[in-house]
Amino acid sequence: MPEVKVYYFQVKAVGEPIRLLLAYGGQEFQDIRLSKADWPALKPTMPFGQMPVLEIDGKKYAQSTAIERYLGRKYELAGKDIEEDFEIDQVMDFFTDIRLRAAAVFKESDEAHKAKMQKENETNHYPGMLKKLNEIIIENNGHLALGRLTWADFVFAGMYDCLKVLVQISDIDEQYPSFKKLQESVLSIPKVKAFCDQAPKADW
Ligand SMILES: N[C@@H](CCC(=O)N[C@@H](CS)C(=O)NCC(=O)O)C(=O)O
Repeated sequence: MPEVKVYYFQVKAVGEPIRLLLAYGGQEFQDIRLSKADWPALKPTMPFGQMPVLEIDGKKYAQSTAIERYLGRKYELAGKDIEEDFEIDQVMDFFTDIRLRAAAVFKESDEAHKAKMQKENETNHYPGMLKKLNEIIIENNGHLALGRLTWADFVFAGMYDCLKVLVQISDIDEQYPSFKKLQESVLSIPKVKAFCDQAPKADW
């Protein structure tokens, strides 16, 4: 078995799907959770100066979606042909659109501008985007693509708690019940659950 390490911060966020996929694949790994204080010293050692980073036998790989796609292929959670992969990728990119839109608001430091951005999202973007995502999950038997479990579901499950912090819609679980159900279905897979039960606690 290769020697694997995952480097990320002490949160779930963008790193959690990688941890969940490795757990699903039965791959033992060193789950390295850096504090903000430890990060500056390690930043220059990462491929693009950011995390998450997956290290396999001493070689470091970056970019969360590239890592997740790789692990998806490795653990038979990808498409059976390039068209199926295309279907997974398009939903994944759509999910990323939502996440980055919400993250931009979260990161905004000017309070007045932040409120304006949130209002714009709540009025013109989130309703349509989240409704579409909810429909996609319903049409796919509770999954994001192909009507079955794929690596995209792990991305959603690992990042949903973070997404909720970012979008700031207090009743999102009630408005879009398929979201919580999808997250729970991945987190209840025995190997994934075993990993989560022993992992350091993080709210998002
Ligand atoms: N496109 C990259 C983005 C990675 C990213 O933004 N990482 C952030 C944490 S979520 C980071 O490393 N921030 C610290 C820094 O940029 O110094 C990915 O998906 O992996």
